[in-house]
Amino acid sequence: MMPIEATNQRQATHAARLTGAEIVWATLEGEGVREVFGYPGGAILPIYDALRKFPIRHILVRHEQGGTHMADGYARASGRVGVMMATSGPGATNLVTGLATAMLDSIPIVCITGQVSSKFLGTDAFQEVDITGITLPITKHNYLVTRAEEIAPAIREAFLIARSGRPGPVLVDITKDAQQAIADFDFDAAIPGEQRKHPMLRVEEEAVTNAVEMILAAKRPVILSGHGVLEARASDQLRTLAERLQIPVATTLLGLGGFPASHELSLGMMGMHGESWVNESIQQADLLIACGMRFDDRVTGSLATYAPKAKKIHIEIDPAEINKNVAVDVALIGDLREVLEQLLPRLAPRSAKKDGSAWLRSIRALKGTASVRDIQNLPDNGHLYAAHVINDIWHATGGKAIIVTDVGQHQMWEAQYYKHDEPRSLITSGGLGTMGFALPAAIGAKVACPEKEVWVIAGDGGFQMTSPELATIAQEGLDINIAIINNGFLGMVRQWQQLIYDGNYACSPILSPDFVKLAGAFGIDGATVTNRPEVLPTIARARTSGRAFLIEFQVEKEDGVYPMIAPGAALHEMIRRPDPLIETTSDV
Ligand SMILES: Cc1ncc(C[n+]2csc(CCOP(=O)(O)OP(=O)(O)O)c2C)c(N)n1
Repeated sequence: MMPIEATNQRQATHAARLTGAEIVWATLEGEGVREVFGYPGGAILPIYDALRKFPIRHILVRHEQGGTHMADGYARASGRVGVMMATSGPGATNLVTGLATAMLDSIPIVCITGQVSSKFLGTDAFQEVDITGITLPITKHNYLVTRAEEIAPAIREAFLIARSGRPGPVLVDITKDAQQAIADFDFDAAIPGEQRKHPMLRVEEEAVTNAVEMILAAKRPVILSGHGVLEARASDQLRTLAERLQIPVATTLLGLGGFPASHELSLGMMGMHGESWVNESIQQADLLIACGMRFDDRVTGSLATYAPKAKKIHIEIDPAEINKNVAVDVALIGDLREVLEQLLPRLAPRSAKKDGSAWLRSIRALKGTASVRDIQNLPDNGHLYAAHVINDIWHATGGKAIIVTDVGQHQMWEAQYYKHDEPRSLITSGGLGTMGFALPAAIGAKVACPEKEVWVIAGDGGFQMTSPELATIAQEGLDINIAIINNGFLGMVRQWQQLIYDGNYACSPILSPDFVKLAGAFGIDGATVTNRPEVLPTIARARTSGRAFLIEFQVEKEDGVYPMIAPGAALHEMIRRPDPLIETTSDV
């Protein structure tokens, strides 16, 4: 891609004198960055001008928010740091939603923004905003860099901070004069200093002993498996723990894939739209072993009644999460994989005596009674249900695709009906619940993992928020499949209005364009599906097309996600699917 001279120039850059703009790219290159997402503008033009000298692929986004979600999807799919670039002013403020999304889900991204020249700072110059001030609460750290000499150390430190400890987004704002000035560049010398090293948190011996005793004494233990399992790459250790002591595993939304859904000890997703047996198990448990999760309100329901019989062990890298929402009996603060590796040798000898079977049998019984209500078991009645569509995508892809969801009902159905066996196979905005996330995040995932099959699953509402990124797909020639679950409503809002606001559907019906024609305008093929027999053949068409393909699934308009815990209710106070047959007869 890059001319040979550029490669030579790059090699000559080490310990050389470069412009600040060149230092940006040389530092990114040194950090192993091969792709960046971005959108140019006046205050970042020196950096864009220098790009041609470096072997880094730039993906031109259609909106800076989309660019941050791309960097985010890139990081979630690959485990590498995602990079997004934007100009000052509106370019920078457009990053806010993406930064907050990454912050709440602990995703390592680095955003680099151009800033007005340092002599204009504070003068309300054209396109000047205080982006470090604006993003302070939604970044793990941020920098305002005004000198070329500071660029390499700031970017290197940003990478270190983004990916270490509990990961998160970092923003580096660089003034235009710093980009234009010349300075010595030495990648190795710019390594973050001692004072910025993250001290490795050590687990206290006494806490380990207490945890081991609790685990061995428990009769009804449940492991709560969170996003930290993926971030710490602790899936194998978690699986060993579960199998060795026959402990069932419930998963958070972001933790899906951290423990194989097809494993006999897998319970599935917990919380607001968790299956009844998962939440019942948590409420009946005598021990919760929380691994890399933060007891989010969507997971616990009412705290006053949460897991009342259970002792709690919390294994977590961020000390701020301990006793924040749920008081725990033992806290093991540290890297999850290391903590589990410390625990496992002590749990081995007594594993054979563990009587988990009565507990597992009672959970299996709970599962059996729930399945009759499962819409998946409803025979084809001429209606198309999102659950069927998603289950068919799972079957067709053999569960091997990276699925990137938007936010709403389809997101919850995806969590229920696509069985994730692999870490990083589900990419979704959990903490911020950002509509518009899916399409750009899928672009990031595909750029990071071109060999993987990538599917977007989005609602008709959320898709419209970032649909211009179809142009990015077209320009980059990305083979991404897109499933729009079109129910004619902001579905999750409609469901809440139905259940909590007396069916007053205020502003939740939504008109959509002809999505297939829209895709066509970008040169992307597509098809509309209105009934069940067409689902699998159309999915097959998309998968074999060799290029991007959009399917609009026109599904049942007023279907609901069940079970549901109303906001603030106890975890066992579930609203169940009334009866799928009765529920749908009204519109037959
Ligand atoms: C940016 C943003 N605005 C508003 C919301 C609130 N919200 C959550 S789900 C939802 C409805 C989503 O509708 P749609 O995209 O059609 O998906 P569906 O629920 O129908 O599957 C809304 C408006 C949000 N999560 N994000």
